[in-house]
Amino acid sequence: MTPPTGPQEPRDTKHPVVQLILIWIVASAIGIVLVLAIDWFPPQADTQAEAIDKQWDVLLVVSVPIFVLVMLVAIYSVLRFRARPGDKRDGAPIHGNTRLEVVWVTVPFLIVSALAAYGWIVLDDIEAKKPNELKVLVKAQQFNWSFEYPDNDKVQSAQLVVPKGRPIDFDIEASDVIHSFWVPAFRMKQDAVPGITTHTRVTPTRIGTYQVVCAELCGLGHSTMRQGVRVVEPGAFAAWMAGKREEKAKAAEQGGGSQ
Ligand SMILES: [Cu+2]
Repeated sequence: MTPPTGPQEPRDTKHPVVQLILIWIVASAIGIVLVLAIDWFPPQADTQAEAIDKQWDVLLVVSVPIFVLVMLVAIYSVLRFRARPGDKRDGAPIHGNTRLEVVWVTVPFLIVSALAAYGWIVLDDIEAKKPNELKVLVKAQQFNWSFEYPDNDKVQSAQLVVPKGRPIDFDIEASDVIHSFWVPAFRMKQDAVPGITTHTRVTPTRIGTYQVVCAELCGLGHSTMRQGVRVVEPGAFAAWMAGKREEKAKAAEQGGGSQ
């Protein structure tokens, strides 16, 4: 043990608790305003995006005060308890604080459990089967996507076209390696795994063209595995589908077969 060489009077044990709580509240409020002002995501193009973005905001609002609290205690401790020049004493022998430990286990447990329950409810809701779904088969291969409409003469398309307002039920398949079907504007992402069919659902709400992205490293061309998804009015979708069916019928006629 180093013999004490510094001042011998006990350190002041009072902490500016009220000031720290005020700083915590003000800094948290500023932090929450800042993180909510950030435009984190691409446009919301389906009902799922609205639910997911709302959940993201809730996570931010819960996380910011915790982050600020941890940083505040850390910064305060570094400033307050640092060794002053010439002070060679050991720190006080602390053997824990049962009340504090119970609090810091229980409170995070409750917060995380509540957030997990909320996440479960949101996921259950956005993945639920809906009436009048349009089935679309998503086929992934190195390095492109193709789409088939099983209830519409198995029409094939290189571009995904979906009607606004109608729930879409995607079956997802891969023919070589694992890919991941992701439309950032829809927020939903699902692995495409050889040998099994995976599923995801969206209900498009916004007319426009968005990107289909492969979100699983699948080989040299992975970064180029991008295609478009077009959300159109139901009437335009019906017209597009009629054109595709006609195209397909003509091709079958010329080919002399049914496929
Ligand atoms: Cu891929």
